[in-house]
Amino acid sequence: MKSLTRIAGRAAIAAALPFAAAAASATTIDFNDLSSGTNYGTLNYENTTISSSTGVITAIVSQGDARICANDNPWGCIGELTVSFDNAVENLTFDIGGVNNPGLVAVAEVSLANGMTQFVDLFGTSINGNLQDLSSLGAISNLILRHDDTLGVSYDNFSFNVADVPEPSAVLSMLLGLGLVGTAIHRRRRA
Ligand SMILES: [Ca+2]
Ligand SMILES: [Ca+2]
Repeated sequence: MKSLTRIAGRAAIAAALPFAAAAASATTIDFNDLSSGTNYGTLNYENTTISSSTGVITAIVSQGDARICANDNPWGCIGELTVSFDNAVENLTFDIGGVNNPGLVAVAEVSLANGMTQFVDLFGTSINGNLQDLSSLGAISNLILRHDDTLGVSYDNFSFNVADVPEPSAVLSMLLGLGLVGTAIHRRRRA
């Protein structure tokens, strides 16, 4: 009986660990695994699905650094890009490239994990780079990017952490785990 309660306690701790590990991990998607001229249609990375309103996603490769375009090169990156996260993310940043006209280059329609939607103006000044920082918005579940620049814009280096928003199943297993550990300690003390 004693050994059975010990096993239950260990199993509960093991069940809670993957959740704690997922909350701490950071991801950067830099698209450098893609090659120029291929239509990828939809891109699937861990936790992240990227699609476009044109059904086309191609890579622009410059000096070994690839970034994505929501349309066929060389007709311009004139599509909308949708970035969807299986689990909400926080500390989201990314780069916008292909800026011809300095100033407002795109608008982000951001779906937050709390169910709210927010529109954010995105600015840029140069053909390369132009860091966009959405970390102040909190947990984000979906992003639609609409360009406002000549021949569209390109995107690179989506960086984020999986947000520390426990899902109902994770909360349940953690509560069950705590209950089992508590029971195991209580029984050990009585024994
Ligand atoms: Ca890149
Ligand atoms: Ca442009």
